[in-house]
Amino acid sequence: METARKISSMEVRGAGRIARAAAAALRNLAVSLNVKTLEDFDSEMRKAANILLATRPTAVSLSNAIRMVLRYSADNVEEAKLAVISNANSFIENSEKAVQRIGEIGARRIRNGDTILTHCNSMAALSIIREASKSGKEIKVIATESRPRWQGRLTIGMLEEMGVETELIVDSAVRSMMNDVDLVVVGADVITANGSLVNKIGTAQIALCAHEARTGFMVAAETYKFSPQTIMGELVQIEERDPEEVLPDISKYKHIRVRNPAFDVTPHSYIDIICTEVGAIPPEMSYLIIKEKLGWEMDEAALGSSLPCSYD
Ligand code: RI2
Repeated sequence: METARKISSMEVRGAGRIARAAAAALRNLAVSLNVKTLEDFDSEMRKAANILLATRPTAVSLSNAIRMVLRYSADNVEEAKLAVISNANSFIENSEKAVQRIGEIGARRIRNGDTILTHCNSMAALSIIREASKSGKEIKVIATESRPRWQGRLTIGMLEEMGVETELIVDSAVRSMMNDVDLVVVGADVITANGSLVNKIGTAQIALCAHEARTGFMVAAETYKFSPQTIMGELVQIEERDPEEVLPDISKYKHIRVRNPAFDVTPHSYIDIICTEVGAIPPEMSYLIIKEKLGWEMDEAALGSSLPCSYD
């Protein structure tokens, strides 16, 4: 499937974007499927869902989106198709609205004259920066390169368009800049039940520096980035990507192994606030978000089923 290939290669990337792309791919598949029975429809949808799920194992936005799109009960194929189309369209629309709302809520925490450090390329984090700047606050952003995939270059392109004063730094310059930073704002791939954050590799080091320098640390995360599976004790799988992303001529070396974890875990104790579309919460409240917003997922996770049933 073309969307799965694009997500794997990171042509389509970012936790929110891959979730929307997966929802759209399932919707388009549902529209195009030419099957006679609900069983066949369901099995084709599940097959596609499993291909999409395997593309990026860390981001829970992907599995949450797929679960939301495939949650329906129907009496025939036509009804099932309509339900998938409607679920996918609502997910996409709500997720875009969530990013906008996070911007509005998070921008209130930014003061005139603040310097904000951001890592990687998060639409949710950039939404906060955009809203703060739009509201007339004079802000400066320090953006990391975010090796090995250089997402920082995407970030500075977007900040350039917003007209926000920006400095680009190498990832290892974070500590030497931290005393000039008022607030760190990053996105999220997963928020666990205990409020810890899984995000782009390097985020945990930045949080540690911020903690040591007593600089605020804010996470921008839509509620579908919270992981119901972690309530059931599941550990978040950290994606380890191709070593050639780090060392393109790796074949020259016989005794060198390159490690390329794409994400790391920031303990909740280093996080001051998580800004979601339903409000800015302390990390300790993550369990409530999972329970209230994603509560229906828990039973499925408890039962260990990989995907919801599509018909009764
Ligand atoms: P939004 C990215 O992952 C980064 O880890 C970023 O913080 C996160 O997705 C959230 O992005 P990658 O796809 O959903 O570059 O906020 O590995 O756009």
